[in-house]
Amino acid sequence: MKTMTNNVVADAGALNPAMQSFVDEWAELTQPQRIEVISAADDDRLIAEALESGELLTAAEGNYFARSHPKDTARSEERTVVATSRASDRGVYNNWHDADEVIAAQRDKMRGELQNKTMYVVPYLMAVPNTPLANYAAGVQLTDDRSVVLHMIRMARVGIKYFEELDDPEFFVRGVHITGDLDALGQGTGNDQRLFATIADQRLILHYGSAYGGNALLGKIAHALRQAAYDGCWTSGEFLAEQFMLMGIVDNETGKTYHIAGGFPSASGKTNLAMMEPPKALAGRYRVEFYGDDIVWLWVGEDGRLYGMNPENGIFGVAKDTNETTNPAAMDSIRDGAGAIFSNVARNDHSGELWWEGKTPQPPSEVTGWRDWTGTLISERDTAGRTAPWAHPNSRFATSLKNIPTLADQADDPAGVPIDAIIFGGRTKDREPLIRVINDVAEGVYDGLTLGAEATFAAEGLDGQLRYDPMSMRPFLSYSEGDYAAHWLDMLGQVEHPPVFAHVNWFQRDTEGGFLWPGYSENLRALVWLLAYRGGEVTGVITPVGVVPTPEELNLDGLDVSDAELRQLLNIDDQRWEQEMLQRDGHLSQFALPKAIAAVHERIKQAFTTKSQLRDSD
Ligand code: GTP
Ligand code: SPV
Ligand code: MN
Repeated sequence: MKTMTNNVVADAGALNPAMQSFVDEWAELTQPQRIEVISAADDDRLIAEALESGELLTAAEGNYFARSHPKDTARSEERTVVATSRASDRGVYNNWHDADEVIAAQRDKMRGELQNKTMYVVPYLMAVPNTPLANYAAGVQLTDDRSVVLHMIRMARVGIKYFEELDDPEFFVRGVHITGDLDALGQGTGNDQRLFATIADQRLILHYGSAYGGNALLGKIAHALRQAAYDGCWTSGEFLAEQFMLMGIVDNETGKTYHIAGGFPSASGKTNLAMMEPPKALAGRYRVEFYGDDIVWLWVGEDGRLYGMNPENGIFGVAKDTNETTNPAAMDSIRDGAGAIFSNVARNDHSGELWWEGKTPQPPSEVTGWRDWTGTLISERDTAGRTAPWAHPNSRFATSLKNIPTLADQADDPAGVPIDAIIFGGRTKDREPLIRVINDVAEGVYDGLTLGAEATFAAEGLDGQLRYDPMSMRPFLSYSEGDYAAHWLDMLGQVEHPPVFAHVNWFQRDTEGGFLWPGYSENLRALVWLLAYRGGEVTGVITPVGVVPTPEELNLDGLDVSDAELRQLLNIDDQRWEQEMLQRDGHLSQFALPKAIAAVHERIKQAFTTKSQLRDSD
């Protein structure tokens, strides 16, 4: 620990000159009382301090719990902006602003905000040390919140030692996070004072007005997704940074391991897929290994293959519905002694026990001592009729990768892992089949760009409607969609043996509104078919949007799916797709897309039109 008062860092030797001047600049503006340089070794002390101050409470043995401010419980998309000095970076979804204006606005908000407070200096690496991309992974986050520091220690590799291996230890992302007075920020009103800005061409991240999740842990979403996507295209031209999961499938029979990366919009199943346990019928032959659940960086290796790496060191998982059946590996990763930090679940004052919706089918029947996520005693609410949830729907847990029992041995291999398949999956109730394979790179990129999920939140008036979410990056895009698509084509164009692409959908509904497919561990059956297709063992059926399995080609041992259900699961409904292609006209026309992508769209549209004409002439 290096501590000092009066705006000076005690052991200046710990910081390199670039870090020192960064700290000096922002200390002068924000006027902290103390400045403290952090490494992961400070964890025990900071936990003790946070327990002492009441910021953290214990959760059974060796886990921790915090309540956030009730107005500060999730990422804010409306208040998140990307700024640069080039107007050509303006996209449809990135909320682009001019860099000078945004920096001036943030400096005004942050001026004098740290009086009587500690400024923590958190040097971190968002990468496996010594990977080819480590030079883009270094950052220093200044923050006023101890709980944010504790989360960063779980989610990133924290400490100055990680800078020693870098080619240029003065090339790092500069992040400033200031919580602000959460009681007085007008969250969600017309006078919302929060602003979360990535000034991408200056590699500067300035976040004001939250202490929760992606708003406050600058290494995760702001650096490893938004900034890294910008660096991957414009700073280096060498990589892609995507909101993807990364999993390995080990075939015990052949000894081969396959690596699958996949984009699914937020809350669409990345964590559950990457942590899955194979179903009984496949468990003898296959093993699933965890690499990452939220972010993957992709680059072309010297051997001409596509490589992937999870830059994170932990997971920030959704608590809701996490239990021994849906996700036993996640439950194991938050076992007693894991040092996990939970946010916004329910807690029992006496036992320190935690509960969230879906942990067990019913909440604890004896409510004595239980408080909901806001801190209200359960015994003092729920007086009549329907009860409010005990945990916040976006309650989460932060735990280190080392706690995940299925973590792959190769997860910290600096070389990354070769990617065999890239999959996209949204939530679509009636159009997307269980799986369709796409053999062509431009078609695969097109498929990512037209990914979507049906929104379930009525508040935005979108209930049930498809919300397009290109590559699952809609909230994290940092430059224009057209340039983004071109960069994908350029990167994949350099790969000698490109991965196969596929689109998956675990969320088709039956006429009663229930899920047609059991999902979770059973999803491995679709992925095993994909690997068999890639290996030339099955041929499937060709359609205008890719190849779907024949019913016989899917291994359904031990699964209760009727023939009719299976037909629907694998069906391409031409009329439904013709309609979808018209929707896509509108979606894609917003972007200046590469010709190759526009050509794929026209070809698929034409194929469905031709089928429709043939139907009409029957
Ligand atoms: P973020 O952390 O927000 O980026 O989300 P994520 O994509 O990692 O989503 P997560 O795995 O946490 O799943 C979100 C929700 O989808 C949870 O409520 C899961 O229970 C549910 N879910 C995941 N996989 C399946 C599935 O195969 N079938 C069904 N029906 N639901 C699923
Ligand atoms: C998401 O919202 O997609 C997340 C959670 O993964 S957060 O880190 O808060 O962005
Ligand atoms: Mn996410």
